[in-house]
Amino acid sequence: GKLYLNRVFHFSAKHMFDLLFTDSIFMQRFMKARKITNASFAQWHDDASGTLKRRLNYTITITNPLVGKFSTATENQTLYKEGQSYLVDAEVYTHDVPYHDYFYTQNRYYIARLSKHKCRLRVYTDVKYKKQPWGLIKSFITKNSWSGLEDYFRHLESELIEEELELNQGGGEP
Ligand code: YK8
Repeated sequence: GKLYLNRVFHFSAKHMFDLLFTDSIFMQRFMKARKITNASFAQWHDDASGTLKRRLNYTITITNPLVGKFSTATENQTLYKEGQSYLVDAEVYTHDVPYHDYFYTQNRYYIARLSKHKCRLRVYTDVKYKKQPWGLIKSFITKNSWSGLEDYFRHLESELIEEELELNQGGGEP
């Protein structure tokens, strides 16, 4: 796996969770900027084992010249909450890219509470294989996934920094 994002933010863990994992204005704007369309988000609900899950469907716009311009995607999220820290495990299936039946992406978002108005966000990503492709294909998939993911999480980080700035300017609190 790879660690794509690791940063302290000066707002609460709960606020971070709300930004990223509810139907927030922040996420609506971010998706618009990434040209993610046709989004349908299910509500968080308890499954049989007592963990919270939700499923998202959307269409992504792809900039990689090797791949078609669009792909539908399904994201299955599982939430583990401990105290005021959160772990969201997200499995993303891109249905219309080459070799889509071979792999999916696992993104793990850790939101750790550091204090009342401070949290740390870490995002780990792994490209997972459902069946083993030929070695050259595998490295091709992995390499192309990483570059797409890096771009996505760098953008997400900069938007979160922007959000932090706006929040802390408004409040007047140090
Ligand atoms: C989610 C992982 C791979 C995929 C893409 C496919 C390359 C195909 C390889 C060929 C285009 C929003 C990515 C980056 C599309 C975007 C996905 C996003 C960023 C050439 C063999 C979509 C997080 C996420 C997870 C997986 C990403 C795809 O919230 O390279």
